Amino acid sequence: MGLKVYINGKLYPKEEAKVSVFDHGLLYGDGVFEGIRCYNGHIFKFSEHIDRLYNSARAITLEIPKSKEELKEAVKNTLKANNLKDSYIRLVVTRGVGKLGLDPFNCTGQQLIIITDSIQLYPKELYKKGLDAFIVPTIRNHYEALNPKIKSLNYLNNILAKIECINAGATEGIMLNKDGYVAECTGDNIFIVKSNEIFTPPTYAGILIGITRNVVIELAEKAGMVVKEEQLTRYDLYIADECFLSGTAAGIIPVVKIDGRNISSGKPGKVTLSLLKKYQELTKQCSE
Ligand code: PXG
Repeated sequence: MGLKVYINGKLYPKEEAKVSVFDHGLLYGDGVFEGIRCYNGHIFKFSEHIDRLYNSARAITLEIPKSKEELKEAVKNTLKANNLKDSYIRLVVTRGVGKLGLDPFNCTGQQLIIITDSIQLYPKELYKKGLDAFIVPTIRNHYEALNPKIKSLNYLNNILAKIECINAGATEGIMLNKDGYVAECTGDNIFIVKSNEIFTPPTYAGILIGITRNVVIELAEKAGMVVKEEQLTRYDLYIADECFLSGTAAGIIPVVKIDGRNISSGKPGKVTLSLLKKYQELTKQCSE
């Protein structure tokens, strides 16, 4: 039995799960999305992801045609229909079918899509070895152009950065903001460790407020570590003792090289590894 995809209240076999070529999600990237993980039947930080989806939608004046509770039920039912316990959930809301032309107000109905599948962003060995990152030329969207807090379907800013980092032979791209401060990566938030303190760019650096980022801050503070949300420059990254990334798909992953320079010894650091362990325990725990 193949994968079933939810569209507007109905489940379709994967091959028949389709949207119109006139959907403004396709024509203009007019829509929002979320990526959520389900561990052994437990949906990790479900309410936080649902809240962020509704905030993203409100920010672009897109109404989600369901209450949060109804949407959560729809997600659970889709998981059930697919008999999935460990899964990656992609929620997508598009503006729907409209005319050619930007005007979103002639669109006739939002498309609400739930895909439950698997995702492996990085190969397993990178969690032990660490990955190499590259500071890309493309800057993160200015918050008054398209606020990075909005998880919109228009990810070209991030895709351009991804192309640049792949062309440079690196695995992930680090993006600076218009002032030259570190913002985030193409699909992850960034942390460094310096003199046993943890630093991450503040939300006003123009970043997606990552749910995994919040979990990392909580885990670190609970363990008695100092976490500072401070503006960081390229220099701060180069002289860091440790560096790691956080995201729903990636979890926590060490960074050992930036722009071809080793971060400290060029091996994953002990703070990073202890947080990675805590994160794995947490996701395992909540699935018991
Ligand atoms: N920054 C950006 C730009 C993201 O897209 C994160 C940070 C991390 O946020 P969370 O809430 O996940 O901790 C993201 C999330 C993909 C993919 O398909 C990307 C994300 C999530 C899931 C899948 O590459 N990005």
